Amino acid sequence: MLEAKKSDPLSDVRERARAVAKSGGVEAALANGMPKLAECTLSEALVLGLLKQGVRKYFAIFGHGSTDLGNVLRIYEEEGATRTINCRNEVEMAHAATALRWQYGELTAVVTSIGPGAMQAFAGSLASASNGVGVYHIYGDETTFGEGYNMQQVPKEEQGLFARMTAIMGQSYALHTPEALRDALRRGALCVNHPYRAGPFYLLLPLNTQPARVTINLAALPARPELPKLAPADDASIEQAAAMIAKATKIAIKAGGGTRGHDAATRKLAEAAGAAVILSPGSTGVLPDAHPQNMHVGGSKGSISGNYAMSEAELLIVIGSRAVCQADCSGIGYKNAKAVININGDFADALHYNQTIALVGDISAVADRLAAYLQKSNARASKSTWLKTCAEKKGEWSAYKRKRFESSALRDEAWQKPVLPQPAAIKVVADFAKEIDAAKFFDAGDVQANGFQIVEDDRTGDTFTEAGASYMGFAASALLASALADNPRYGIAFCGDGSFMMNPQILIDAVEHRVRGMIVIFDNRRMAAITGLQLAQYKAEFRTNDHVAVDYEKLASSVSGVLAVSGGNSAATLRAALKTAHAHPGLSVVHVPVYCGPDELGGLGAWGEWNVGNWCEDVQAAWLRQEL
Ligand SMILES: Cc1ncc(C[n+]2csc(CCOP(=O)(O)OP(=O)(O)O)c2C)c(N)n1
Ligand SMILES: [Mg+2]
Repeated sequence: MLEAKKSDPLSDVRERARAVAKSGGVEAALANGMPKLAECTLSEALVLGLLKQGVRKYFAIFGHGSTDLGNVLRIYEEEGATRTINCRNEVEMAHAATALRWQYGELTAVVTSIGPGAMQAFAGSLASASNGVGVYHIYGDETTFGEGYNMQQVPKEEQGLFARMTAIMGQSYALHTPEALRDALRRGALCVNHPYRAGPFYLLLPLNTQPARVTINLAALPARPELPKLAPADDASIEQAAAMIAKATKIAIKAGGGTRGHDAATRKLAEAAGAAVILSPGSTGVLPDAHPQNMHVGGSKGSISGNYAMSEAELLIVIGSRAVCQADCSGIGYKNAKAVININGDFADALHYNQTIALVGDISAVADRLAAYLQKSNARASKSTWLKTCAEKKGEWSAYKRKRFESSALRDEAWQKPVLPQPAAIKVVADFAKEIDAAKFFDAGDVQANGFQIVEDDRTGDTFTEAGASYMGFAASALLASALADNPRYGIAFCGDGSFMMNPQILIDAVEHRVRGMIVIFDNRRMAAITGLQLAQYKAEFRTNDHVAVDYEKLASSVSGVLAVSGGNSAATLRAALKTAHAHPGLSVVHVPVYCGPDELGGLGAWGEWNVGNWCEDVQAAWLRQEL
């Protein structure tokens, strides 16, 4: 039946919402007799279209730019078809939507008003763009009649400016014509579900097209795409790669963020090749921490063992990495590598280095096939000396870390008393997270850098470190994802004092939306990562702290429902505080004063090079000379 039905518009909205909720989805509702042709507003058509792609959940801050969409979401929620949670800050909700997809795989949409709300969510979407996480962003936008400036639009005599801005970050579509929805959602579906380069898709929803009526064919709205896994069609390049691996004696695998979820294949390939595995900040856990071939992170922060493998390997196998300057020592990380085997779905990433055999395709599919060749030829046999040296370096790194983990309190200038060094404090919290099987979130600063040097994960998915953008405020905001997750997992946000204050809205939103989780504030009363860089480069600190003492316990406990506790100044008091905090049935905040200063036990060091500040000359000179 392709005939549109005419009746009371609002009761039609309710009826459709009820039909979708009752059947458990748009396709099922159509199968159960819901008419394919719907006469509705663009706002409702959009909600139906997104439902067809499995989007049932929204993070929203409404404004005059999204009242019509808001009204549809109200009715759909009343009928049980969608869920919307209201937030306190658009950056925060963009982070939460990113975390919901990243951690739980659930695709959601962020809804804002026109102008400042959209701009803030747009800023937050850098995290989803940088980490390859698909999220829909729906922003109110200027009217299509152009009857005059719309309040809060970009004030210029030009059209479509938000659409242009957002198209730079990801892909965007202005819904100038309601019937264009089908095209918009087809493009959106591929963007947010792209197998190796997903990112934010922005739907610009003009104030006047939201309530415009449209006849839409629900059967013709695009569903979530199902794409086959791709791999090289023949074995020529795989055989060639296998022969190179068999011949080399010092091999390193760089496991980038793309290896997340490909744990088994990465391990199989590493073992078959006899390769030392260097992790990225975002791929900890891909190989179990104690695995003898796991060299830990490499890069500008890096580790003794990770950076040793980076600089000594003669053959580099890159897997799922886009060669980020910090993780790849600004392009000079592989000083002795003569050739590269690069496994990636993306042509450009696969061809980042010269002297490359590009094995383009799905990581597991390609790595499994390559590993099978290597097992047959016993390629691993010739790598024992290399792996033994690497294991010694890992031992050195472990001893170095242990010394810092076991350090007691150090006297701190800002605190005017002995307080825990940050690495020791982070280790206590990371161990506690493991004990209670909590997910860990990191965003920026020394907390993040020390964090990825410290965590000892055994699988993908226990740590979410926003390594793409290092967006201060991500970690605490990410806890809000659990408010909408089908099966929420207890999470711990590891926050610096600077980062926490970027997005403290979680204190209220977590209570309102019943999140169970914990924020640990590692408070050194400054933005220490930047202090550290300034001192290392120019031997002088400049404007990276203030002198305002903040009582975070008091601040957090002023929000009803939040439990705030002090972590004290020792590992034992911190452990006790974590237990108390975890027992709270909502959001808890643990405040830990931490040391910042010259004592070497206060940090975990930096083991690689970086093309910033007054290091540029040296790094660039080395880069010009290397041929990879
Ligand atoms: C939103 C945002 N602004 C600025 C930066 C640059 N930045 C990176 S780390 C950092 C300081 C972080 O301070 P804090 O969270 O207190 O952590 P600490 O280094 O003191 O442990 C700054 C300003 C950033 N990454 N994100
Ligand atoms: Mg700080």
